[in-house]
Amino acid sequence: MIELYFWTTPNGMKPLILLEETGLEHAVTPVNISKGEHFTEAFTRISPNQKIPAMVDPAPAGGAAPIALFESGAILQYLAEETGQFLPQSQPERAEVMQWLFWQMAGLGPMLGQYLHFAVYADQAIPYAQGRYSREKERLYQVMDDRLGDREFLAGDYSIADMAAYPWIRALERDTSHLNGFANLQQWHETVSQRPAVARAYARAKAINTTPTITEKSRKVLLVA
Ligand SMILES: N[C@@H](CCC(=O)N[C@@H](CS)C(=O)NCC(=O)O)C(=O)O
Repeated sequence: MIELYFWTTPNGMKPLILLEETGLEHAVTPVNISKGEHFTEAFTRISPNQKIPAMVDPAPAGGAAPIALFESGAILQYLAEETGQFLPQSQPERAEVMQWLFWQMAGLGPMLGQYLHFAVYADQAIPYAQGRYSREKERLYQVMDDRLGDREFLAGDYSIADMAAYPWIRALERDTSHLNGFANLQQWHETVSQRPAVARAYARAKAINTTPTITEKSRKVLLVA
């Protein structure tokens, strides 16, 4: 059975949503990053970058050898290919989904991560960094809003590209005011939020991690390299 190594963070949510959407049989192993559980030797063998999420498939389809994977985008692609769902098989539809998946992995995710770091978590105000990532956040929101101007989802039908982007947009949600001025993005956020599988994934995540990931104590583990 597929084992997902998980903690309740935006990158962790991506494969949990996909697993809920596909109904693929799986188990979840919590890796409490607040306590530094991602630095153990056993976890590092699965995820050499020492970050969640990671995944092990001991019995891939077609009898291939067991596989361990890290990087949420690679995990989404693997699971979509294994199940034949949420990633079109033919071109150009497939390339379009992959393009928006890569955009999330290389752009939206890392930039919003830095935005959060300097706007919320840093123990000192650094106006240059705050300004840079805040502008970049707004720019990326605009890219997404423009893209969603004439379509419901990022690339064709609801896909792994949407599942990659959604947890990051949701992560900034103290309320939804951060989406003001981005009407298409707001509509997309609403549409994805209403999917039963998405609601189930967040309910499961909430039950796994009942305390904030970043606390005074865990700051030393997570934020001070
Ligand atoms: N590009 C990676 C990023 C993974 C990542 O940054 N994971 C965070 C949680 S969202 C983590 O494990 N942080 C622990 C740390 O940085 O020590 C992916 O998408 O899987």
